[in-house]
Amino acid sequence: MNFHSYLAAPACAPSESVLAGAAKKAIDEVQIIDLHTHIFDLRFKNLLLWGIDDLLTYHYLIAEVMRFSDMHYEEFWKMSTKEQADLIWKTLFIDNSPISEATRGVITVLKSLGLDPSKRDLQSYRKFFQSKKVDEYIDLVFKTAHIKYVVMTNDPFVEDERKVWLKDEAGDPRFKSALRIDPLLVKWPSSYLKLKEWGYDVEEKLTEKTFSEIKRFLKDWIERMKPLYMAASLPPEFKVPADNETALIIENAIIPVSYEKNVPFAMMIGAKKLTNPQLKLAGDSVGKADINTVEYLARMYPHNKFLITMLSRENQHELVVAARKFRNIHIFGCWWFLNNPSVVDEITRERMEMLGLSFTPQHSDARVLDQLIYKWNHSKKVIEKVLSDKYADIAEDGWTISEEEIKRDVEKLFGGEFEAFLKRRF
Ligand code: FIX
Ligand code: ZN
Repeated sequence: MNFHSYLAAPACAPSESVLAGAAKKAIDEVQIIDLHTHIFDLRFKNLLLWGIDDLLTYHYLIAEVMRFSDMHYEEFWKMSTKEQADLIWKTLFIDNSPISEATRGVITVLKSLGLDPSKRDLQSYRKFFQSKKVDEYIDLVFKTAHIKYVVMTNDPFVEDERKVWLKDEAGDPRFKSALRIDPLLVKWPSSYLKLKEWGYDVEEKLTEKTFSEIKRFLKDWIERMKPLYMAASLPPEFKVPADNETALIIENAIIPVSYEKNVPFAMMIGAKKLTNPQLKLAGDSVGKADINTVEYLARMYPHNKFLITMLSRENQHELVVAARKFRNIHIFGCWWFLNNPSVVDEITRERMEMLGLSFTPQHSDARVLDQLIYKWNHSKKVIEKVLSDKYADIAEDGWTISEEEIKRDVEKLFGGEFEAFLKRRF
């Protein structure tokens, strides 16, 4: 029975397979809004990573290859990207079966692009990518992954990025911006010198004058970037209220500007930076954070909007409960070490069971353009299963649901609810 014959005879509840089929169709066809990535449009030239060698040298795979190797870290970092990619391919795909989520991802990309993974022919894959022109390849990847638009991570403290923004060139509408301000919050003793250099009358001591100059800095970049949100990655020990720069700058500068400009503040909480510094970008780890800080900010600033993702699995349940208490919290994504099918399934189920459709299940965090293909391919499969199970449960009790309603729900989950949250004014 398909939907049409079920609609013709609504007497009995649509079968699980009919509902699963409709959920699959809606999820296969939805144009995705990817609200957090580390990819860039062509204005940023080489900051945009793409192709097989960038895929293979993704920091997730660097962490995995070093587990099979006793080579000195420095020796690895001295290698060229191609040499590193060769080592990673041999170690993680040939000498071992590529069963980890990140290695599986590379195979999904190859298959989705019509390449034959069973050939295990890295050179021929390289030839394929070398034959691509980057602008056409962006089109191909966005089409293959059904991407409507992505949100970049734009850090004005990164000189290569800053230069591009100051040129004020027109951007690609499929790449929206997010104002990333980690240095302002977690490295104030050094970043205030940068603001000074850029003409802001700040001092290390957080005086009223300094706060108003930080606000001016934020407003200038909001004007320049038109970001959908401001964002920062914050450590497990992150606490507000507190008598430290991070907490004071958030309460006295970020929150007022966020409200005034209706630009939500995204807090990505729980990353421990450089736990193993020898692994560089692959050296970060995770720690459980204090949910009281999230609840305090949502309660103290009910007119402000907070986009929240937490890295620790142990924070997930309490975060969902916090979102039930505060409508100005929008939860997004199964971030980083949580972006594994078994964990995405668990987290998405409890979020649906407690928040219905009022959250954004996933973002890709793509650092390489091609990753949009596998990160969404893998997450969609899990979200589809969870959603189908939820529909089957209510259908079993006699609730009838139409294909249009399923399409509506799916559009909400893949960016619609995020956009609605951006528009809301509390
Ligand atoms: O802070 C972040 O935006 C993190 O996503 C990244 O720093 C991290 O390195 C990453 O790529 C996670 O997937
Ligand atoms: Zn990220």
